Amino acid sequence: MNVLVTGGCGFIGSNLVRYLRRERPSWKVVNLDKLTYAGNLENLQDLEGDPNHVFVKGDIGNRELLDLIIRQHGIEAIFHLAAESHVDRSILGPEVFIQTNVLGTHVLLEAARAHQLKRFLMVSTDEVYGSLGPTGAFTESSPLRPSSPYSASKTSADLVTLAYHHTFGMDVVVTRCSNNYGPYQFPEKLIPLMIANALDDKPLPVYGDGGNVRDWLHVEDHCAALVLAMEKGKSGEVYNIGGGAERKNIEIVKAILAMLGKPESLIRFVQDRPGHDRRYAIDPSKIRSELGWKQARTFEDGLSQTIKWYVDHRSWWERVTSGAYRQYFETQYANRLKAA
Ligand code: NAD
Ligand code: TDX
Repeated sequence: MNVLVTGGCGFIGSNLVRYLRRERPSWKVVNLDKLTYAGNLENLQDLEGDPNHVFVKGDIGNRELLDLIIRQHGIEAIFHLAAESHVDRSILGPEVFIQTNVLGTHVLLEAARAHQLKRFLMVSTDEVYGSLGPTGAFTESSPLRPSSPYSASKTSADLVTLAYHHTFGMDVVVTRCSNNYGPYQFPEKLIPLMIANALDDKPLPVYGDGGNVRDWLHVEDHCAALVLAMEKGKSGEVYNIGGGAERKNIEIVKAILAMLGKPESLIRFVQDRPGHDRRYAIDPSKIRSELGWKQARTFEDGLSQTIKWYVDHRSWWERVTSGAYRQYFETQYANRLKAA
């Protein structure tokens, strides 16, 4: 099969491209990525010279480019991952989130419709459901109540994708996954940021009281679920994907410090994220029972493998976080500390 992966140079995208080349060696993977601050060709350096991975630098909102790629490479299906993905950035500047996540997805859907592709897989998120109280878990029929500009933009894309199925009969599948972690995650997200800061004996900024809960899944387990959804998912259906690994942020931060042998005195409680969702928990029964998905790793094993990866790949995270990003992080941190 010839597939287009959008956002294939980001965190999950690069792991997915690598996963596809390993697990589906006969597939041709075309990777369309704009290479924003979050996208890095270096994430796929090991695939250099691989004739079945074709990289194209470009924007998902460029219809002419999409037509060209689909025709030239005989694209049959799309894994759509390209997005602005960081909640804090969506609070600082929502516009690019609407541009890429909403309008960009629409252009991609139109191209898929015009070329009558076999399947459009929309990689959505559990954040579309909003926040939970202390009990319960999101199922596919939970109401959609996104809180941040990021999650609202993802909800729009998710719903427009489903509308293309209901209205135009397009073959689409939507997946809503919980928080991912693993190699090549940009160190603006909780786990890699805390690892990188701890390794450099820098303060670890914990928002609010640190009691917010996320449900963690290793990125490879997410990739396996995406391939199952592409191959076996039912058209027009939504599948929740989650690791059953609910943890308070502060527990994760302390676990990272303990695994690295660093002191808890590095922890700083800083100003909370505005509109911060308190708790996410995903019920993945549907993808388990209908598609046979199961995760391969426990959170503790996955976390210690991930910490080791960041220890071994210091030059990668130093390079991707140099310059403009450093400035962004230092300013954010200073402002949050002042306001705490
Ligand atoms: P990321 O920020 O690491 O990567 C996003 C990639 O998209 C980057 O390579 C970037 O260059 C590219 N991109 C951005 N705008 C583009 C555009 N206009 N055209 C083409 N490429 C563009 O994000 P991620 O964490 O890998 O997330 C990937 C997808 O999975 C996103 O859609 C996100 O909403 C979803 N998701 C992420 C998580 C998570 O925990 N990270 C959980 C559930 C769902
Ligand atoms: O410095 C920090 N301190 C802190 O306490 C950062 C960056 C985060 N946090 C908290 C906020 C959240 O409660 O940690 C939790 C996780 O934060 P992020 O890593 O920014 O992830 P989150 O906001 O939960 O969103 C992620 O999961 C769902 C991804 O970024 C999204 O793309 C995905 O859809």
